[in-house]
Amino acid sequence: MKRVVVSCFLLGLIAFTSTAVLAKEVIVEIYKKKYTPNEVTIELGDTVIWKNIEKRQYHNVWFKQLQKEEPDYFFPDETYKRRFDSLGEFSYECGPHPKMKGKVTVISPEYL
Ligand SMILES: [Cu+2]
Repeated sequence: MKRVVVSCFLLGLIAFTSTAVLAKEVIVEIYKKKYTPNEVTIELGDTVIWKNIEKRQYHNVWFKQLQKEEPDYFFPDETYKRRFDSLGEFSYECGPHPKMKGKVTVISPEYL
């Protein structure tokens, strides 16, 4: 009985750590009023980090289909993060620069 309990615990631990390890952070750089890369494909639970590497220009990342209010601007050397917990295609743009556009596609890991 003790052995069963221990192996169940181990299995749970392995399952837990493997999902934790698999959740990734993907970086999108913002430079010269462009998101680079402007399209990323990630897995469910991953986080996208947008890094402003401009000299002085601020930006934001606005998922109009997900949020009504425009998010705050972020400045050079600052980042903006978002974790994706649902599948689909999510387009975004920069509030002050609507020509800046990008897309995050969230897929289930089993389709890789
Ligand atoms: Cu911008």
